[in-house]
Amino acid sequence: MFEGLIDRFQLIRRKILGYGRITDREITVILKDIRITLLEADVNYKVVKDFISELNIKCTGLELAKTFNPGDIVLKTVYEELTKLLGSKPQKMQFKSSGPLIIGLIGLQGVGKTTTAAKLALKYKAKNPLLVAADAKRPAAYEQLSQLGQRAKIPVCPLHQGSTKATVKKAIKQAIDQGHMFVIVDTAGRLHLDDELIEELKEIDRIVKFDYRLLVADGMSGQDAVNQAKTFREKIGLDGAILTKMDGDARGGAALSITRAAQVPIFYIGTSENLNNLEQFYPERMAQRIMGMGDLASLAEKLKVVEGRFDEKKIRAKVMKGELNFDDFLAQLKAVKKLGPLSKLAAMMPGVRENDIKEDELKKIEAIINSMTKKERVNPDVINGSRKRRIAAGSGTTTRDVNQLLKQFDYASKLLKKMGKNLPKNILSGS
Ligand SMILES: Nc1nc2c(ncn2[C@@H]2O[C@H](COP(=O)(O)OP(=O)(O)O)[C@@H](O)[C@H]2O)c(=O)[nH]1
Ligand SMILES: [Mg+2]
Repeated sequence: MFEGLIDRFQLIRRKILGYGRITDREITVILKDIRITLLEADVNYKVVKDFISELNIKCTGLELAKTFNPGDIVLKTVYEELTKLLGSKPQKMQFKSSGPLIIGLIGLQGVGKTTTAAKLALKYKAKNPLLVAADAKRPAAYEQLSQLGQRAKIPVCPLHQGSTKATVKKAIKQAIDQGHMFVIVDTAGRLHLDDELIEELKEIDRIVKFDYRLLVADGMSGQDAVNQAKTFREKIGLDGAILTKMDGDARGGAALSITRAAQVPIFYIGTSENLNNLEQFYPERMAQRIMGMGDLASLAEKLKVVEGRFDEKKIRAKVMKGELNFDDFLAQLKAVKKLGPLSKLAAMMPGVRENDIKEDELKKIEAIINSMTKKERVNPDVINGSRKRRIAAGSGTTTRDVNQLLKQFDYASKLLKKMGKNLPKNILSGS
């Protein structure tokens, strides 16, 4: 996700931290770099213009000459502004204590509405969701939703009298009768946004009275997604957006523009075709990810789910002190492996890109660590020549491999220690 954007921000970040002093001249260069980076990521030009001018005001007011770490302060400011650009607070759907919460998924054809309907139902399975295909004209639409519903073991309201209106009416009755607390209406999509589609959506809205009208838009489509959001919001009103296909080569334009340019906050992002991959959208975490500060909070959350006893505080403290050892590393490697493809998780780590991770390399690393004694893992400094030969023989690798890992580890722990200092407070306090 956002590979180009993240790469560019890495460079900007290094440049900022490399400055001994930051005066107006450096600020001008920094702002120009950020401006070009955002434009290249297909962020709306007006959004970029406003963003840069706000950032300029913020940076000018920082009194950087009086501080000894101006780079950190500028980075923190950029991060805060980026978070605001992405919408500041995460958007949560408020369920009702009595009666079903009814949401409508709205958007053009092929953006991922039907898939997202099933994903949402699965995510909130505890609410006993009911799926509704509000597109009686195309039996295939109902078929597709039924198949996804079956896969996720979620009931789908049958088509009624071959009519969309009759079907949605029936669905609401069924939800109330059978205690479904969440009704997800998958509306019809067209290739183009025309009056007929708008009328049809309005009609459904009048019947079911959506609690949330959520636009589903293709995250890879950049400004098209923003324009769809604007038009749908003007014509029928929107409460939020779900950006799909963020696993592809989305450059960032849609995610970074939609909140400001179309005034539509992002609720969720879809990160694969798999029904489990719908993530709550966290502006702070996304800003961290874009700025190469890693998505430590998301990662820690995932690890916690798997490990149960994963001690996030302890790991953070160790990272800060540069005391992470091979034992911690192995424990994490094992936990992380249970979470699925490592490349996806890698994208959440500071300074690591999806392509950087080679699964074979990791197997080798695991074998080497497994061949170390407890003492060696906790205190790698004791690993001398003969120990290296023993470890290499035990793991089916060479002493060169062992040396390389030791060197990398030494480098990584120093880097982590350094980075720990640069992380914004909220990551470290775990909020
Ligand atoms: N990679 C990826 N593909 C997705 C995602 N969401 C949907 N798709 C795919 O996009 C295509 C269109 O999805 P569909 O739900 O039928 O779109 P609809 O016409 O809006 O209902 C399908 O092939 C989906 O598998 C996503 O988050 N990531
Ligand atoms: Mg569909």
